[in-house]
Amino acid sequence: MTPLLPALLDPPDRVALRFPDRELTYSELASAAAALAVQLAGRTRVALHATPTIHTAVGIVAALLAGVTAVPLNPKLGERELAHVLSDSAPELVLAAPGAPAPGDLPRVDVDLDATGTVPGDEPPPTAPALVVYTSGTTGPPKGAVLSRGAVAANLDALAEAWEWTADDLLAHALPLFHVHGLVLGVLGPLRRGGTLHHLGALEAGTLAASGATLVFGVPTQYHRLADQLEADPEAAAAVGRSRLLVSGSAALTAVDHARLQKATGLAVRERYGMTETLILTAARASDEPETGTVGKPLTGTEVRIAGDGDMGAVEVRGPSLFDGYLNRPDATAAARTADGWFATGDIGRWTASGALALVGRSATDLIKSGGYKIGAGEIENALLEHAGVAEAAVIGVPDEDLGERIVAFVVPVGEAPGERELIDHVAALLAPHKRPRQVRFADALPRNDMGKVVKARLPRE
Ligand code: MLC
Ligand code: AMP
Repeated sequence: MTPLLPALLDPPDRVALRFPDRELTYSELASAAAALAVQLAGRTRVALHATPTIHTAVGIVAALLAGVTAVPLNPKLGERELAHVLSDSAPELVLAAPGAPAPGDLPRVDVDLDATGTVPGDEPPPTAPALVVYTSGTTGPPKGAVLSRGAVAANLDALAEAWEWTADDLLAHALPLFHVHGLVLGVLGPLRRGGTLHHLGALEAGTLAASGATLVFGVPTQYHRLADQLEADPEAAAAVGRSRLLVSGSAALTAVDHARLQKATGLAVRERYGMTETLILTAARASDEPETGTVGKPLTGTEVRIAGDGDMGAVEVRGPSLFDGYLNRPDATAAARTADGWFATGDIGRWTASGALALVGRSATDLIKSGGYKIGAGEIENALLEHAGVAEAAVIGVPDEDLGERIVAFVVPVGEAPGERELIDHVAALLAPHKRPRQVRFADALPRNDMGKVVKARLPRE
């Protein structure tokens, strides 16, 4: 059985992890993570205070070596969401960087980058859970997607094939480390190949140009901002153009930003499509000229079908990278499966003539993608309703050049309207700053149908 991270057993003479303030070679990573794994032995599930630092990367490797399931926590989670995630996942301790204010009353274990240990020779089977990653639904609090070690390994290998990703690649990105994009693809991806991760802190033209990256990952909002910077800095653009591949995912990259990045760097951005529950499903290959407006073809081993008889329909999938289910939510797990056992993504798509998938929408309008984060409208409405000054609330995503969609809240106040900033801060504190409305609009009433249900389509989007 191939280990999940073979390079830790036979460390190559190479930098494994480079963060702005610290780097570790493969031997150093193996040693520090093995020492930490000893402290985790015998546990079932641990939380990981997932700051964008090298400690998070070492922490996840240690959990995998120890065979315990890691629950990455957004360090900026608000009190309500944090309480939900901790009570739902019931971690036995929290792993955190020394000095970082880790959440909750959990016992804490510090990630010591200089500790020394020996990597164990055996590891759990591929069916064992590796991660529980929380993701939003249309209503209610986020659900924990249980991802097995085998799903992670299969997906990273399929991506390696698609992008000709090897140990010689230096991956640069600046993604958060509590979602699958940054943590699974962005940290475990390069480590499974025996290559290097350079986490830039922020996706900024100058630092990216100086990184010598061969491979770059980002969400469309980051690429949109990068395009602005590269247009003003031809030297950085030329340096970024010496990369092998720029890859975008988690939300749609606009045709305009595709064209801007290609003009600035000479590189056509590859898009790939996935979900927390499925990992990556389709990708534009390194060897293909990408077709703008598509997210490429299914990865090897993954099956994708479009339901129904028409040209476009619901995207349904199956394959080795799918999750095992939502933690403690057999109802939600069953609801996401079709009668014949495929996973219903909730996305609407169609095939192009070349066999690539084009995404045309989402079946649930109450799911918002902002900056590449998935956010449920219901979560935000519930948080707003907890404010004494809010009688009714309806939340929508409106198109936004930078964020893809921008969260706008319509609020019927109780008496005199509270301040817009007060409501925004209220949501940021209860949930997380990225879930805050960017705008609050006050109204005397919300548009409702004969049944009394809010008709969000009638809310003004301008
Ligand atoms: C602002 N801030 C507040 C606040 N308002 N804090 C408290 N209260 C308030 N009212 C702070 C934030 O904490 C943050 O601080 C800063 O202001 C800006 O926060 P933001 O809103 O997140 O910034 P923004 O510029 O909008 O971020 C853009 C972004 C970010 C692209 C960097 O959206 C991002 O990192 N997106 C990546 C999402 C992702 O990884 N998705 C993958 C999901 S997996 P500070 O200190 O941080 O500056 C998936 C599957 C797949 O989708 O296919 O990949
Ligand atoms: P998450 O639940 O955060 O994992 O988000 C998954 C969702 O992100 C998918 O169901 C899609 O709607 C969206 N998504 C991911 N990648 C892309 C992409 N390349 N283009 C468009 N949408 C995407």
